[in-house]
Amino acid sequence: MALLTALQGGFGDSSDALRIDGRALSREDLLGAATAVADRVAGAPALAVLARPSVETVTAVVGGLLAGVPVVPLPPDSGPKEREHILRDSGAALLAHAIGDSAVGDSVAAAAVSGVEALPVDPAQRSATTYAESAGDATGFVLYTSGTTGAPKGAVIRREAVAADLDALAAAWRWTAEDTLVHGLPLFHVHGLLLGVLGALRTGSRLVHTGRPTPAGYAAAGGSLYFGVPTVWSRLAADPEAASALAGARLLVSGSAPLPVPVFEKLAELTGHAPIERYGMTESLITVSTRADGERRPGSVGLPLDGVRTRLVGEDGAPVPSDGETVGELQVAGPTLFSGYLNRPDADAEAWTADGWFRTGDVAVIGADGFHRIVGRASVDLIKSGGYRIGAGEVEAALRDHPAVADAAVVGAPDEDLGQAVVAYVIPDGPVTGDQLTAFVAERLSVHKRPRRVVLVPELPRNAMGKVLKKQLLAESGER
Ligand code: MLC
Ligand code: AMP
Repeated sequence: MALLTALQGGFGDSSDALRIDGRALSREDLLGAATAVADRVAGAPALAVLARPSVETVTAVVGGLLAGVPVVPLPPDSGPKEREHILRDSGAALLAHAIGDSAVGDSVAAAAVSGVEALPVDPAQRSATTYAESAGDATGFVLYTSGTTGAPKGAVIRREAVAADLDALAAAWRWTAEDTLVHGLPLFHVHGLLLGVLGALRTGSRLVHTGRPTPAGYAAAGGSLYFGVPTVWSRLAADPEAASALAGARLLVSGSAPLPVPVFEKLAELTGHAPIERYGMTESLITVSTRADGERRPGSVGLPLDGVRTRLVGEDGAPVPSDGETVGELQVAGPTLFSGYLNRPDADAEAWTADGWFRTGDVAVIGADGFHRIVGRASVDLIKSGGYRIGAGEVEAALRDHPAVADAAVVGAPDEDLGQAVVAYVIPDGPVTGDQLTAFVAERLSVHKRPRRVVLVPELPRNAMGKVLKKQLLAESGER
């Protein structure tokens, strides 16, 4: 079966089946334009896509999928170091981008370094070539995501994993062609791209992408199904007029980070809809969710999706009971799981158990009724800020590259708006300011990875082994 059932099946089309940042396309137009991309990329080892929220990005992604070429979304704000790593590591031969994209220069320069060819995408082009559907176990995507240390890792995602996840979500949320999906999330992650774009092209729902996920944009879109990260929902809950415009929607869905209970409650009060909360990871796609026809409990992510299995494991590796009290590491198995990290057997060895379960690194509690509650992350070194996953080690390494930095420790400080904010503690080795260091990191990594705050300190708290006491730094960061 085709991955993008509704797109390729041609049913129920309209001139604005897809609206992104004010520009509209019918599914027929998208299919013709994407096929023109497919004609140019067929046979390539991988297709990188400079993933701005644009019709060009969707055209390029769909073109890669039609041609059976693995798609590698490139965050448009990633710094040169990150960009070069992604292009080189993924083996991408082509970098698709919008014609006339004024910011494409840097990426193309980075691409030139890696021997990648720039591929301008014109959504007005058309082709009617037909491509045979690729095998389900073929790679659909390589999605780059941060670990606690080192450069981002490429998670290899099979086409059938995407299809299985979208079908399980459609069942849980009663997501159909009757829906109009609205969101404004970035198009280089699971949430915004796989669910937020491919979900619409598989179910046949209309899609309105608001460019950025602002309360005003969501209020004006008139959708039935809304996606957001908790930061988006908390900003909407702080804007009662915009929130009340969502009263006519069918379902509001939160994910990518914990939705604070007060935000859940405020949203329910202002919109009349208790939000759905779902849990997932780049590596596993979405695995647990509350259901459209079931209980939506604040602070809980609900039940495993169809086909997904979960278990809790204690520090000794032994199972712990699902009694609503005992915490354990959440492990998952099922058809939505990734195949492994590209070129990283070491990371694979850490991520999988001997019996084939994926270690999420999240700590959770499961109730006797099967409801899951995510308690937190096992490691303080994986930060979630505004729904973005950020490795403390990657930011620390970027800071240490600065000549006036002797050492640095990065933590995710509690933050009302972002969930966690990146805060860097730096031992200077010469005259330097926090602003200079933030700018230095921004030149190398994505915007959302740069510290929101830099604290210059004479030394870092360490234990007897010399390891930095991050929990102590976290406690200090919360006092400010
Ligand atoms: C950001 N800015 C900074 C800065 N960081 N300026 C100075 N110093 C820093 N440290 C700038 C930004 O560039 C921006 O500038 C402005 O400040 C506002 O930034 P912001 O506070 O980050 O706000 P915003 O851009 O609105 O971002 C909030 C957000 C964003 C929620 C929209 O974080 C977001 O899109 N998050 C979604 C992440 C996501 O999709 N995750 C899914 C992962 S998949 P300017 O000039 O641009 O305004 C996954 C699986 C699953 O997790 O379960 O779903
Ligand atoms: P990413 O790989 O960017 O998708 O990040 C995955 C991580 O986001 C998970 O390991 C969790 O820590 C976190 N996460 C996603 N959804 C939720 C949720 N609903 N509640 C709590 N944490 C979540």
